[in-house]
Amino acid sequence: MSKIIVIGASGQIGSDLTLELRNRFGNENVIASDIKNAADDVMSSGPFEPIDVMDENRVLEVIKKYDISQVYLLAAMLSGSAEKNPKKAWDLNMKSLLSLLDMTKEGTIKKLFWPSSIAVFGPTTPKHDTPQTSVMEPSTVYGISKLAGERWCEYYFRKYRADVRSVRYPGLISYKTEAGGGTTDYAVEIFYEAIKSSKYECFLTENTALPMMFMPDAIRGTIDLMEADPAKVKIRSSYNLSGISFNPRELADEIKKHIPEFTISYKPDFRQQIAESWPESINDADARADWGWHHEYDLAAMTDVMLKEIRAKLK
Ligand code: AKB
Repeated sequence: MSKIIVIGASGQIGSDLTLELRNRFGNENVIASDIKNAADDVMSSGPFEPIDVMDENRVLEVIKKYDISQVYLLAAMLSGSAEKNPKKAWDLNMKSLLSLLDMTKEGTIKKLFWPSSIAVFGPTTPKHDTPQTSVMEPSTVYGISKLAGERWCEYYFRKYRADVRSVRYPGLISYKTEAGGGTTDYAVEIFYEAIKSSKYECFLTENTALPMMFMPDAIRGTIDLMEADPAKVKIRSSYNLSGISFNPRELADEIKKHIPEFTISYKPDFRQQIAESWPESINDADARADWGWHHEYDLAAMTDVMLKEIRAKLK
């Protein structure tokens, strides 16, 4: 069995992804790593290695130690945090990708997953049903780094046949590990506040619709793409992936069906401008046709699970 490493296993995607990979491929075959310790179930269910992704030698040391063949590189700075620290975000998001792409090119690892984002699109992109290939003029440093990263991925594939695979994640909603530093984070925070205090002050306006996805769909899609026959992976920059599209008012209305006393107020901050530069909905026909992607959760099903799981967690 080839070994897998998740770099960024303490983060929102990494914690869920590590557990699902261990579930499918065996605990000992999936190494979790991050600069800080991960959730208890990630730490206790299999190997964990402390890694600063900026330290290329340390990354290589761990890859050699376990004879790793597949890397899921999830360490990154998200859109909101990146606007506060543009150069650091650029360094973190680009340096880590380029060093892993080189390791893939040299054959040290066989396969690399790197996440892109809907942030690659910008204010000049068509907002509805945004196509796979479109105008791409991102206005955030996070989006610029993701777009540059996509170009590097495609370049390494075409020039060196490096097997790198990627999806453009929309906002991800999950209950295990909270998001941090993103523009779509309100869609996670709202559940905690609804349960704790029956009210939430949203940093986006009520009509700001964004593409979103429930984490189980995102994890299944990510692993499906990595397990797909290479011939089916026709796009080597990054695939559009669509789940649910909604605005804060629609999410609040859905939560009110479970918590009738819940109220939402709106106080937009700097993230409003970021959200307005992104698409409202995404066309993912290529991912569906090439490797069979589909989403399962709609707004109602996702809300139901989120409320149940967060209630249980807060108890
Ligand atoms: C963010 O809000 O920065 C991320 C993303 C859409 O990539 N969730």
